[in-house]
Amino acid sequence: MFNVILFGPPGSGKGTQSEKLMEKYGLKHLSTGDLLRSEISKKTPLGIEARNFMDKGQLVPDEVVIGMISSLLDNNKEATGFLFDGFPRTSAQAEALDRLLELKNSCISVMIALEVSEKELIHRLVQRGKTSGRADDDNENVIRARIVEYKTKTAAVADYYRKFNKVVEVKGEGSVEEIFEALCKQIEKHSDC
Ligand code: B4P
Repeated sequence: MFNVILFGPPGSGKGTQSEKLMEKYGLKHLSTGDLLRSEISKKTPLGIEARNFMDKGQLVPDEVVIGMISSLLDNNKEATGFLFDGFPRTSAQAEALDRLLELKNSCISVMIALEVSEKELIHRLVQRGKTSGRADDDNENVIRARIVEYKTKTAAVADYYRKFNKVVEVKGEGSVEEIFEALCKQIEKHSDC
């Protein structure tokens, strides 16, 4: 299996690039942000719980997100590889993901970290907030809270994978096409698990 984590702060372009990567490489796209927003729109108990955190720019509790990913991995047994977008976001999530993949005799092939300045992140999310209808893009305070969550809880996830020599950094500023090409180059350098 070929499993990629697309990593980076909120607004770094993970969702944008994932759409293109899954099409090119036939990977199964697992975006915890999209999955949580779908639960919210269906008003499921999980969605109602998640909304309390997401609207404030906070991370959703680990057990909720890990449970969601675990059942998705079970429901996609035929997949030849996964593209994880927005997951893992904490060290506990990273450790849980490794255990889940180990059960499939698999592992993470590479983590690609998109690097974007804080000024640009805020600019992109404020712009998206004008049209997305997303409560977490709605005001700059919530956007800043998401960036703080990233720095305090999520950035360390890259250190976890660095220990296994699995992290590559890619500049996330420039045109969507330029960034996509840089990501493809990195993916093609890495092999299956
Ligand atoms: P996510 O849905 O993962 O989204 P994101 O981090 O906001 O954005 P992303 O990096 O995907 O950026 P995008 O391509 O959309 O998370 C939302 C929330 O869900 C979190 O805050 C958290 O509460 C919760 N959550 C999700 N996963 C979780 C987990 N594992 N654990 C706990 N909680 C979790 O791009 C952003 C904007 O930039 C877009 O408007 C796009 O058009 C634009 N853009 C993209 N590339 C560009 C480029 N090259 N140049 C200019 N603009 C660009």
